[in-house]
Amino acid sequence: MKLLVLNGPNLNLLGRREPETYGHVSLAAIEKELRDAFPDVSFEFFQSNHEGDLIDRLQQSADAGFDGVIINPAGYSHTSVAIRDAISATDTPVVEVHISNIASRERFRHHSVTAAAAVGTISGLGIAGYRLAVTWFLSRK
Ligand code: CA2
Repeated sequence: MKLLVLNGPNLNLLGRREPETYGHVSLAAIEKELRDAFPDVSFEFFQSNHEGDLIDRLQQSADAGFDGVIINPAGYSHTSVAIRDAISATDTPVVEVHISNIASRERFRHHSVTAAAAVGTISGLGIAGYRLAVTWFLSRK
């Protein structure tokens, strides 16, 4: 099983700012935790603050042989028709993850424009959401 984990803008700051919302764990620690928890899964991790870079990775995901994509589009979730279109365009199943519960935050975060193109969404379960998404991909093998 080969999974691509995409993280969007500002998630490189995890563990360094706003711990009350996003916790104390860095993105590097999340990546290590996933590799340790799922040694049989081949992971590729990519974080970018740039919309087009995330779209390029989504477009390449099928040709690159990924069985699935886990994406936290971060702020782009609420604005990016382009990322939504890229999720719709790929044959690779995509699960959207949000660390915080976007439904319980500011109104502008309640709606994810990208989520409708994903197979499903996990929101509000903290960084466990990434682990749960991997478990779901493994369960459908
Ligand atoms: O809860 C999530 O995972 C979000 O996707 C995180 C985004 C936010 O815009 C979404 O509404 C919900 C923000 C990511 C920024 O991450 C930071 C981490 C540490 C410090 C500052 C920002």
